[in-house]
Amino acid sequence: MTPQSPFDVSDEIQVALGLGASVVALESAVVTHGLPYPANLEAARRMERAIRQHGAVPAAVALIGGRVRVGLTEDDLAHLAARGVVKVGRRDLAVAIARQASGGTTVSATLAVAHALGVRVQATGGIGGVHMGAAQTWDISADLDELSRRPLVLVCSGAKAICDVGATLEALETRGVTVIGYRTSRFPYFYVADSGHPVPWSADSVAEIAAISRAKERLGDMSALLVANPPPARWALPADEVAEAVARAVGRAGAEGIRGGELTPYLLSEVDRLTGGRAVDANLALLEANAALAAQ
Ligand code: PSU
Ligand code: MN
Repeated sequence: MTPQSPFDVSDEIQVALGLGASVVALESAVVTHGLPYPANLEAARRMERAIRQHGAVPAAVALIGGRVRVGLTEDDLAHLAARGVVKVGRRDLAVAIARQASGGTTVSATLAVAHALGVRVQATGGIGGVHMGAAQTWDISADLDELSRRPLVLVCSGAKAICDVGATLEALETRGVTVIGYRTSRFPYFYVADSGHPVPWSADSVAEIAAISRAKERLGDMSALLVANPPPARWALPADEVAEAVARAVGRAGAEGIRGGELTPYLLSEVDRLTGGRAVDANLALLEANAALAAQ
């Protein structure tokens, strides 16, 4: 990398990319803002291990002191898990670099970095989507527009549990993002296997997904292929329980005046409390399963 390059890519990942070996990009906002400590560090380790077990190289992305680090060490993760680092969406990347800040990259920022480096597959828990009440607030995640212009395969378990799933699927269609249910005909809802909405297409094998990805590539289609992988059955939560917990958490957040970037971490931790900790267990299990599928 030239001195002007904002990227610090680990030797292992540089070699893998040079050889055309399998590399899976991972976001780090899930570590800095998505999960409580120490579940956040456990999530990062379990995803990396699952990717290696399936013969691929994990490429976790984060901002460390203004450098875009690709391939995180234990020290990097410990630094990120500490309080005070920022959540870095795509719009924030340049500011974080110029200010020499550290932060966790969201799906949108991670897609931008992965695409710049030629990584073709990424895994996450839930994408950002259209928020409930977006007709008034216009709160629509930058993840959606980024998916429209980054030709990666992104494995996820649907949108995060506080989004409007129907509106999110409509927004994905508008943006030309190809959505495939993996061994399911229903779009998952993060901890919940069935959001109540069908997926436009489903695939029963990794080979089918790869064939669709290759067809997009041959078309010169710059949008992503979103693979919707339901949470592992043993860990999935019932839809009505999650809906009730989210509704109570949203009500409480409103009463306490919590807004903006603080809202998502607050809601996720409230939902976890209201489900007796089973939401975090489900979150870890689905992150690991998505990492494994992405590696395959
Ligand atoms: N889903 C979760 N927890 C998270 C996120 C998603 O269950 O922390 C993160 C991801 O990094 C995603 C981001 O890209 O939230 C979307 O944030 P926003 O809605 O502000 O765009
Ligand atoms: Mn938002």
